[in-house]
Amino acid sequence: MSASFFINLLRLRGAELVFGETGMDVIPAIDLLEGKCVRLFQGDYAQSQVFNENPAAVAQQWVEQGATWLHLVDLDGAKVGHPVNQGAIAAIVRSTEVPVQVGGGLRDRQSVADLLALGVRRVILGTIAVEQPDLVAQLCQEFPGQIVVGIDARNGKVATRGWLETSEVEAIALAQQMANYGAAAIIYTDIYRDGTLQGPNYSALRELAEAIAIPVIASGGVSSITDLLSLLALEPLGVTGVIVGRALYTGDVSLREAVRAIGNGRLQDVPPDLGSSAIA
Ligand code: AMZ
Repeated sequence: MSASFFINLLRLRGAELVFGETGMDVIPAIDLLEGKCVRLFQGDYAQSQVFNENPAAVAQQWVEQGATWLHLVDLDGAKVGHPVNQGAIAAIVRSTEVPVQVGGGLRDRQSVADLLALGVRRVILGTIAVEQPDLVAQLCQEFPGQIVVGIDARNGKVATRGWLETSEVEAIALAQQMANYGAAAIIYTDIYRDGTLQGPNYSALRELAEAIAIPVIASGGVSSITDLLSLLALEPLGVTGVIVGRALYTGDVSLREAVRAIGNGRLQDVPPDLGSSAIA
């Protein structure tokens, strides 16, 4: 095979071919309340702001801007304890090739199986991780790689049921238990920061990532590209992605720029000689 064949391959695939998948996933959040795309402030249902009445159009926009995953939350579902916004979820799954993860109100096997059958790639379990950990263990066995545990913490303690209740369970202990059960990842949300544009809770994320061997996805508070660049320091510890909500909707963060800064194909991962005469 000629050298030019490989050179063209390198042109096509860039750094990925050389280094494999690199970069953190920048995951836009689409929070669903009564079929609309909203943001809450610190998870408070009384402080909701509608950003778009058409969540599928929002999903399309994030995909066009480079999203490699979408994060959907059924806020009505989290509050009442069963999925409510399946219509909007199905519309998004149908309209995009990008993998979708969904949480909110998944409290039994059937709701999990139904969402996965719809084409949702991963489901996020919050309340039942605290209230029925054995069920989470069974689901991890039945749907390997597709169960993610969402740990939403207030001062290190796990909140449940739409964040209307706070348990006595420690976030780190729960994460360790769920990792042992075979959860694919932990999404860690700092409730006091969520929807506030105050920056992520780096120290809590560091402590969590150091305590478990499965990927951690950071959520809550991202306000700027600088916040995202700061998260890169935690990538070697296993923080593999970050969920961005309000900052994308206010325009404080451009998804395109965020993906370029920390996502796959980011500049710092391009080997120096790829830019030089080797393929010029
Ligand atoms: O903002 C809230 N009040 C809220 C929220 N975003 N309440 C729950 N959730 C999300 C969690 C997780 O993704 O971050 O719902 C999911 C957990 O739902 P459940 O029903 O499993 O506890």
